[in-house]
Amino acid sequence: MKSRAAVAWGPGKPLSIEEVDVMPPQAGEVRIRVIASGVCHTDAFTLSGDDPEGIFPAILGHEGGGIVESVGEGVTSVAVGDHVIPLYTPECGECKFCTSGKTNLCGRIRDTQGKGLMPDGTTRFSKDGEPIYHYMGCSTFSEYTVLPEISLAKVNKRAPLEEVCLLGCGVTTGMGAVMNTAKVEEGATVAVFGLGGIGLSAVIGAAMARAGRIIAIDLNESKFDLARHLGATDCINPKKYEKPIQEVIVDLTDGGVDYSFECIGNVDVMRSALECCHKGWGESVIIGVAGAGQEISTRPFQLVTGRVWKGTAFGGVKGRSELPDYVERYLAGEFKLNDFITHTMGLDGINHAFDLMHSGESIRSVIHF
Ligand code: NAD
Ligand code: AHE
Ligand code: ZN
Repeated sequence: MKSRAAVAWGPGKPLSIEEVDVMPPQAGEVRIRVIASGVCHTDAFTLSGDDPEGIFPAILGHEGGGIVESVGEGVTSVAVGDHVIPLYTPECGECKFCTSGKTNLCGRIRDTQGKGLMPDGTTRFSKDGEPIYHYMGCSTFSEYTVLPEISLAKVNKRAPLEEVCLLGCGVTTGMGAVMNTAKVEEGATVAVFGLGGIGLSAVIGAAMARAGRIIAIDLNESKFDLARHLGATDCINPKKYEKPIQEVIVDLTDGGVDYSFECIGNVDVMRSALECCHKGWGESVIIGVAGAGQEISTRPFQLVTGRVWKGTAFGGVKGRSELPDYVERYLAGEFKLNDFITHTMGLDGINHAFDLMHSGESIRSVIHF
């Protein structure tokens, strides 16, 4: 079938709206009609050319919500008409990762997914007979997209896909990092670096965990009002201080925070996030994604003296078994999503959505198809 899609032809180039061909789903695959897709900083990261796994031409987008249009042979867990959220972290339930009880990362299709291919090693998208690659197994910047069955979470039809698409990446990542990865406890002191969709979701997670103090850090002070509204107790702009931000936070907190979260993708800030943690027990979680060739560093003494450095993908959430419950909790009113949606636009406006992100004007732009 034909589908309107935003194609990334090469690094650094604006996306181009094209009519592409989308093949029917093959065995174990599902074709969905995308209803809405958020734009995440990771899409911009890959488009910039900094992603070692970036491959072109590709259809980006990984924060979507859609409706099953057709299913391939052998698909049993979803049916035409089901509402689904695409998963860039699939869940086969059988591989050594899925059965370990230790991680949400699934190994089943990771190799082909990283090469922009379906599990059989081919693509379902093309233009004038030339292949176009998939992205993170999702490619939600297309009216229609094909995914492996294990890359779909079936969710409650009562949930508006224009909002719960944000649970396909940003909001789940930030909340999950706090609740699953760090397991922040009541009364804890938390620092969140970067107040985009991910960082603000970490603020919500910390508020839901009843953290005693939530310190929100950003260079862009226009993010502070929403951060406070969501539960931040202190908002700090590192540019306003003479000394390194980690020293400022250590002074403010009688020795450092219990938990910190880096939600930017800046390796210098990752160091600050670790070093603002309390001696003996402070834990820092890396969420931000840094470009090819970049590395983190600190004095090993920081770890010798009890600080812990860890990272998280998709907030440690297992997509098929756990994401539907996030949707239920949203429907039950435990957290809101529309606070994050600062802009909506049609697919034609997608390059503007990237501009709004780079200029710091948006939290999330959501593309409506
Ligand atoms: P965003 O661009 O919306 O937000 C980033 C925020 O960081 C902005 O508010 C910006 O002003 C702030 N910032 C930039 N440099 C700063 C600095 N030096 N000090 C303080 N604040 C600074 O991005 P986002 O969509 O929220 O994504 C954040 C990061 O998380 C990206 O690196 C993205 O790729 C990554 N990410 C990771 C996962 C995962 O599973 N690990 C999931 C989603 C996104
Ligand atoms: N491809 C990059 C890494 C990109 C990355 O870290 N992706 C995160 C999700 S970001 C969502 O917005 C992730 O889940 N990683 C785990 C995985 O298996 O990809 C690189 O450096 O090669
Ligand atoms: Zn994302």
